[in-house]
Amino acid sequence: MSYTDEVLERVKTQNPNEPEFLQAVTEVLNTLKPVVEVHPEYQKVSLLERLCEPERIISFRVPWLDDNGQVQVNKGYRIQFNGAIGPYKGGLRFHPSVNQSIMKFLAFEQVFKNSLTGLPIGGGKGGSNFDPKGKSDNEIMKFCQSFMTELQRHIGHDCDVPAGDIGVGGREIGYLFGQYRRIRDKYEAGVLTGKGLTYGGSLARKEATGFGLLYFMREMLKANGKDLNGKKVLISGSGNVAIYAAQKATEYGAKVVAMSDSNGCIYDENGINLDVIKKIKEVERKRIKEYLNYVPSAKYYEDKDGFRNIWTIKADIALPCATQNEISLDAAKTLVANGVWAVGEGANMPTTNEAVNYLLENKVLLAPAKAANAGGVATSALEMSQNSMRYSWTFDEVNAKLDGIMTNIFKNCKEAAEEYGFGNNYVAGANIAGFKKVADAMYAQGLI
Ligand code: NDP
Ligand code: 2IT
Repeated sequence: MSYTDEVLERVKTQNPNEPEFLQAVTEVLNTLKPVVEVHPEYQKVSLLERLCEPERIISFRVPWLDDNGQVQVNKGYRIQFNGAIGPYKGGLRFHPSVNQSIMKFLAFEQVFKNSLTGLPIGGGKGGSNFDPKGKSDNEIMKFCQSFMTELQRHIGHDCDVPAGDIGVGGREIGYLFGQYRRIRDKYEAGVLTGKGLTYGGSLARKEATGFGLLYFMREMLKANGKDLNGKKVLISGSGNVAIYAAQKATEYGAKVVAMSDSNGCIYDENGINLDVIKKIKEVERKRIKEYLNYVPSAKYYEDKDGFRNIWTIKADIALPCATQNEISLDAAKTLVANGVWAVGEGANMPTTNEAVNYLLENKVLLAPAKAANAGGVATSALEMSQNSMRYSWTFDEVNAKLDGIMTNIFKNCKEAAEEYGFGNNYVAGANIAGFKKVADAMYAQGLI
């Protein structure tokens, strides 16, 4: 049995109830075979076994009082997966589905993603099974304060730097930062990223993940003799990543014809009006169905039993920007049958492993999440740099650095894929390119 297969078996035995974590590890280990073959020294020091075991898992109780004075109790997590190349870095997710398996898959992927950015950040992730939907501002604040009251003892600008993810945006980061400052009694701006612009946030952080995805897509399409101009695009989700992906895609001359939320999707053959989406989602926090009140000619398809209508719409390019496993094997087959020839993962692990294989076998250009959505965390690292300097760059300066980082990530994924015989399988390229730096650093640092 190969070293990677041995480690995979071990990880499966030791983490039997964590399907998402096993999915992420399986995909990575299957692509690392040719790399560890040329590095036999890694097996001698059990490097892969250590790579697949988090350095630390913190889990805690989050009690808070709702608007009716009732006590509520949620689970809180922070997974500090790998700190070999820098302080743990990664978002916080507030969603009812959050559990240890989802936290671990996200933290594991973050290790490779953060390495790919070329910046000195290790991998971590955290969050809670708290459901922000339908909660008042007061309840959100109470929850964030309680969450941070525990989390604060585990984080710091040189140790672990959380940011946003699903259900955690500017409002939540503000409440979290306020509570951290109050408890620790110091202005440690670099302890969180995605902050507001009045208290240490970076210009272009809000746009960074979506913009970065399109910079990566631009490079991937260019390398394969294609471009975005005039192409029809499907974007799932209508949150932070989806909105700014749609904005940049439109700037590049593409037509975004569909977007979604967890209830269903809208189809607008004239191209989605993003000002309307921003009003509904960023300001009013309402359902995407409301789009029909502004654009009556658009169509709305309600999703049922986990079936996602958005992937049945004819288009050239699909950008999953909502959540994990939103493209099943069936959805991948429908996409291919409908003529989709490129997929760009804005969300983390949005495509099941079976669907990834199907897309690759059918020559679909696939921009993998670890690389394609790294623009968010890369810009978070730029926010940390600005906080350390006590200085801030202009929007254009940050955006230009982001573009350079994404262009470089694509180049590294392409070169790694070619070097190890994976052709234009950028999924393998991203895993290999991300792995190399972390493996090197872990090896150099001894038994850690
Ligand atoms: P938001 O909370 O801003 O938006 C999430 C969007 O996805 C919403 O439209 C939401 O719909 C939808 N969604 C969430 N969960 C589900 C679900 N289980 N089924 C169907 N739809 C769902 O989050 P972000 O835009 O920040 O994150 C989106 C994805 O991008 C996530 O996978 C995240 O991990 C990833 N990501 C985010 C980065 C960032 O900087 N924010 C960086 C890199 C990756 P509804 O409102 O109905 O729940
Ligand atoms: O998945 C991700 O990369 C994020 N949610 C962003 C993490 C960050 O630290 O900016």
